[in-house]
Amino acid sequence: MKNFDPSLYFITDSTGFTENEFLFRVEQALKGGATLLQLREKDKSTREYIDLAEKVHEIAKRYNVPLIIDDRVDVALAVDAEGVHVGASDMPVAVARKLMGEDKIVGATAKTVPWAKDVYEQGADYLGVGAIYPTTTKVKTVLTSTDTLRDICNSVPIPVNAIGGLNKNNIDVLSGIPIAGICVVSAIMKADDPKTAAEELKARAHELALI
Ligand code: TZP
Ligand code: MG
Repeated sequence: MKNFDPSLYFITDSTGFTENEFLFRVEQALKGGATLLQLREKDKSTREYIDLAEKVHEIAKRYNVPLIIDDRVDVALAVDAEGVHVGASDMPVAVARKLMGEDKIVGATAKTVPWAKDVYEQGADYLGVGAIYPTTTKVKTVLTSTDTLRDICNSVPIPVNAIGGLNKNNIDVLSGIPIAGICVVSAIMKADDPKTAAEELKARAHELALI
């Protein structure tokens, strides 16, 4: 069933962690209240990606949190993940939708209003928009203004999440913009305590009425 809560969308990065430490951190983030989880791996072989995705999916299921796989429809299908996220240079949204089926979540990146409308029409279920701030996470991206973010939110009827360099000390910049949630990598992944980091981020987002 396609029912998901994008309010605190945690995107992983396993760089620099042992597998056990990585899986521990993922679980802590879920304990801390992450509502949606994306496994994002850039350097793994297909075999390694599937192997890790299976382990992460087992954990996510225990917390009833949907697992989204970044970029790779084949990996998402292989582990029966709840969805996939595709960016500008990945599979087109319409193709991902066709392969994943109507019941799975297909998320897309968008940085302009025409782009957002296009991926919505192709069947995207949610959008990730950013980077709002410069990011230290490995990604090819450019900054997106909060005005563009607001315009995108008002141009499509699907949830829009802000992403890029967000943390509990700077999400106030999103106040008043009708986002559905925030996406973070480092603010949780690299925190001393990912559970507390997720809790604090969620509390701050609620305080600001962002989510
Ligand atoms: N897309 C735009 S910015 C970004 C992605 C995947 C990375 C966000 O990572 P962080 O660490 O939350 O800035
Ligand atoms: Mg991608």
